[in-house]
Amino acid sequence: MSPFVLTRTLPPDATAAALRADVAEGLTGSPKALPPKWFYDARGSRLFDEITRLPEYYPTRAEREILLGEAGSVARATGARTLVELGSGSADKTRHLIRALDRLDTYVPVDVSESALAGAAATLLAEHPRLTVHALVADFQDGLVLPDTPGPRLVAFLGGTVGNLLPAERAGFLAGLRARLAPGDALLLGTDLVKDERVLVTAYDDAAGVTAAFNKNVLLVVDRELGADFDPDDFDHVALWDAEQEWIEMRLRARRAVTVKVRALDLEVSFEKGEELRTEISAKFRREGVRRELAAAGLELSRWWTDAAGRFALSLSRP
Ligand code: AVJ
Repeated sequence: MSPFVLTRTLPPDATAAALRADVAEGLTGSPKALPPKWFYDARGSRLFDEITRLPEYYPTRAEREILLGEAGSVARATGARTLVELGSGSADKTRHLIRALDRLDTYVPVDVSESALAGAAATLLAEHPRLTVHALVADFQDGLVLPDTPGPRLVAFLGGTVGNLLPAERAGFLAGLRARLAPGDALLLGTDLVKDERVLVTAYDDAAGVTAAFNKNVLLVVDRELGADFDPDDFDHVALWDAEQEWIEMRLRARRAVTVKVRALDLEVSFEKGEELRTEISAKFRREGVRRELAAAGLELSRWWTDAAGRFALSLSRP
């Protein structure tokens, strides 16, 4: 029998409280904004999965290409006995890594979704009967407490999700992570790279409209969880490249003047026609910027791999 442990560091009502706080702040501020983590209910996670298979959305394929080619290099460079994966989701790409890490003893998937954790753990345990899985229900943004597992530890944060954090959030997150690492541990970080604007914008505004549906899904989450009356049809999906910040921004633009009630917050919010709600930033990186941000957090960049087309990077860094 394979050991499976699940630790909940999030109180069961923490997610609801965080959503209320984010919606209250985000819809009353100017400009209006909501954090991207609220896309991912069951429908949003399914839509994201669909996005990863779209012809326009290259990051998932590019990262998988690197992992397939370099998992052995990661294993040799780290000798990891524990793999911690932040935002593990379905742990799809992780499989290549787990197969290559020949000294691996424990896998620690970290996700806010308990159902995603249980599903991923079951699949991995079937493939690796001697692996211990210690799943952590936690929000990787609030100071992780990692279980006491054998070192060296490799922390993987894949998919380019670090780009969904604002620069100041990123700095705090990386410094907090650094504080959890011991000598000999390492961070494997996935970052999407700056490239031609049309390629970037198209990846976030696909022809089939899946990203538009994903973007509008956050309104349905707020409707269901907080008793709001957003009508997604009142909003247009917007994806734009901010050349100065070097990030993609997703927004929802009111097609007409809209007033929305959020019952659970006793809040009424008005949008002027054309007013925009920012729902996500997705920062794109260059090697020097990644090196600098890691260094500022006390992490030294040791390896840098890209896919053959140079669209996406995986980096290895150490305290
Ligand atoms: C893979 C979660 C980082 O920013 O590309 C995909 C999510 N948003 N399409 C990204 C996303 C719009 C995404 N992450």
